[in-house]
Amino acid sequence: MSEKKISNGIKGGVFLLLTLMLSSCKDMVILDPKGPIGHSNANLIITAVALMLIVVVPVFIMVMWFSIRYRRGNEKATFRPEWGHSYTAEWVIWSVPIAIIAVLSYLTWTSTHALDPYKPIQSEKKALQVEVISTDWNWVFIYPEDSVATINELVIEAGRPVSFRLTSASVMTSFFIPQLGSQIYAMAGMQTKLNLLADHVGTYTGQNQEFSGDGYDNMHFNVYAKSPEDFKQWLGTVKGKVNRLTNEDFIKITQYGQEYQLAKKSDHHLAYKPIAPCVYYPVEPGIFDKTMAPYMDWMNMEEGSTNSGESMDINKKECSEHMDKTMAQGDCCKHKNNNNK
Ligand SMILES: [Cu+2]
Repeated sequence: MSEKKISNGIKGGVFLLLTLMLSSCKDMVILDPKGPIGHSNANLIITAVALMLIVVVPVFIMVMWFSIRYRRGNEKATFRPEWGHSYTAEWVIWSVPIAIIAVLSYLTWTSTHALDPYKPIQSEKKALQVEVISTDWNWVFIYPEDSVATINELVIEAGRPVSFRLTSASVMTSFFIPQLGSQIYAMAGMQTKLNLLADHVGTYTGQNQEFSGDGYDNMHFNVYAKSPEDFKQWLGTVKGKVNRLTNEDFIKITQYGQEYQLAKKSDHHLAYKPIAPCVYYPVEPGIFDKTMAPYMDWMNMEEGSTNSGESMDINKKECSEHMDKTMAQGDCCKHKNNNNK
């Protein structure tokens, strides 16, 4: 192959790579943050990638350069079969990666503490409390202070911190609003916390970032960051028409709701789909804690404790007949539903 052909090949390759990189830009919402946590996340990603490119870019250039320059047909290049050592090369090969790892370590340490999801966001405004429960294919959001709940849509106030408490009524999921930053797991019988802030009015996408089973990639929801006035107006609208949510309703959503959401994807494949977004008011207090309770009880029993207490609720009774001791309760309920098919 002539040197011209090789050089054209490289140009083509670089062009293709750039096209691919640029065409995926519009999907990289994580690099278009709309809040302080998201900004810090994006900066950290860009800095880390840039630091690593200090090694990657020269290596790729050298691979191409060496394979052209020292190819068999090129007789102009120096041939040094006895060459074996260079202190200069050793210095570069060892010092650059060590320096990069040192800087990355420092950044990881400081940002892990600065971006701790449990750390409240400093603001003059009192944080909006939101309880998040992930169920089978749905996200349930409860606003305990206003006795309001939404399913598969989250409405927040721009410029005001949001303090989330999260748990799962089923398998482990991961709550993530890429443009606001920091993902966190929602797990059955456990509570996690996350503090976020949107500093722009707008609509963002939230998702389940966890590979937690069939249909879980459909667990998307819209996040509406409204101005304080619009947020107040929205709350008023929700409270205007009574649509009660009791713990019993909630259990129906978690346990049997999915039967109605079964949509036929193809002849031999069924896909679980989230239900259409909806709002509730008023909301029975304590749904979040009741969702966690049976799992906690189940774990206590496994440890030989006799503590069953009042946290034993419908959720557990309904499932107990099917409950396999080696199986998490969430799995049990799902399996019961599938058997009913
Ligand atoms: Cu079962």
